[in-house]
Amino acid sequence: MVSRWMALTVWLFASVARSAAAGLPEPEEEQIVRIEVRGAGDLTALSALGASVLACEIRDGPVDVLVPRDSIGVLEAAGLAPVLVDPNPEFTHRVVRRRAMATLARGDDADWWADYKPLDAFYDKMLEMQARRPDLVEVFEFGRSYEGRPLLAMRITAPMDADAACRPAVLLNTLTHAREWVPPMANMYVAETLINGYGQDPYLTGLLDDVEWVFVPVLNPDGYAFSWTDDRFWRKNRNPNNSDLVRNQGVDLNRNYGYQWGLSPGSSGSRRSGNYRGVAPFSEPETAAFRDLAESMPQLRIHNDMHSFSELILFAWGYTPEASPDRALHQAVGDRMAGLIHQYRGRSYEVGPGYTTIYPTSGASNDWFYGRLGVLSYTYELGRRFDEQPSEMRLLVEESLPASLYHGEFVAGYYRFRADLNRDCTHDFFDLVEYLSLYAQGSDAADIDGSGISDVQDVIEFLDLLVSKR
Ligand code: 0X9
Ligand code: ZN
Repeated sequence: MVSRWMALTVWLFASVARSAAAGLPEPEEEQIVRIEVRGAGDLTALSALGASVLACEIRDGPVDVLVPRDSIGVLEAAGLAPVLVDPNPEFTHRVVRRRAMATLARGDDADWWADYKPLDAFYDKMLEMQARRPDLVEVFEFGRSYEGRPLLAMRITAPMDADAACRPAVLLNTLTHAREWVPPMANMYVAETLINGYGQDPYLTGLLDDVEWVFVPVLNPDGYAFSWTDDRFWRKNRNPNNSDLVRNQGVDLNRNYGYQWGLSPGSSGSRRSGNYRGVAPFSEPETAAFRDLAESMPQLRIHNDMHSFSELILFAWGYTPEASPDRALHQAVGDRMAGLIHQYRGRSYEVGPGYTTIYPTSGASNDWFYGRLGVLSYTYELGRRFDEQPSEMRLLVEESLPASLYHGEFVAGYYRFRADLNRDCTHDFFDLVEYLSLYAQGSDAADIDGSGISDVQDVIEFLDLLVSKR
């Protein structure tokens, strides 16, 4: 024990000397320490020291922080009492990556969720799903990343018939932030569950008969690849921002959406910042392509952007503390999601608007999807760490599944187009004319409340559906 401790100490001194000589901290010259945060002053001190907080929610209490190895003394002098958590995160991650590659090489496809997956494995799995169920799955490229990698989406729905023109759509994306490795696994798990359940399970079959699902598991492939090869805690994309210095590179894609873009607090105009917003709204190829994809989906009704971590369910607004006009609906659906998550093993997710629940954000996805497209839009913050153990990752994937599926259940019910007798995906005067003619004929289709007879109650219900415009 003692000799191991001594070896660690000697090694620590050696690394401090190394990093001091090298100047700028490289990933391999950093370590993770835990700090007990007491108030905003501590956070300011941390940020002044160039520390990178490894958490989404920033509040008082213990938080893991990535710091240069030579900064322990400075942290102590600042009264922050650092406790060493991982002296060499890059080494830890080399082990994690090697194990994940070995799991992948074993090729046990049924156990795809047993470990993290490198970028290519996501592409391969999507194509495999399409090959397995070409009747349900369509993989398509909707753009290219900054470094030219394909941005792939996967549309999953039951074959379209004439009645399906107004099928509501759900869009689920992950890997906006490169270091958030669990959410894309959860994303793929929703897709896999739907495909496997179709024709087997009535609930899942209904979710593909009534809903069009579009999955974008990797929105930031360049950043994700970089987090495997160079820097495990990379967050942004890989736009060089005209700089050779790694610390000046990358745009935070979740500050680059074009609704109330460019505000501070909420985003940063500095290239160095983890929250760098880029030079203009949708300046980045990844967000621009994703915007175009969303705008090409007239039936889009709900968007779900899964991140990690902190056990939260967030929605608009991020840019202002004011309540949005649909705050109550967002809250109700979010509470239901949290309830489903809680049922799994008792984990409590906090639900609320981004600004007041965690911190201000400007140019984040939720505000654009809701503010510009008028659809419900959520951000999950899954789990309690970026680096969950594979066994824990499996639980997180299962735990979040019912809440993600619930989005389909919700849109299928809430956005029903029963009043759209013209089948043109809008409710209008002609629907009323058609309904009254069905009613006059005594047609079953006029029995809107399903009571077995068509009466004045049905007319009232029909008029309600007509004006609700959902
Ligand atoms: O800061 C972010 O982009 C998200 N947290 S993370 O730790 N994954 O980076 C939070 C986005 C908040 N979304 C809303 N304001 N709705
Ligand atoms: Zn994130």
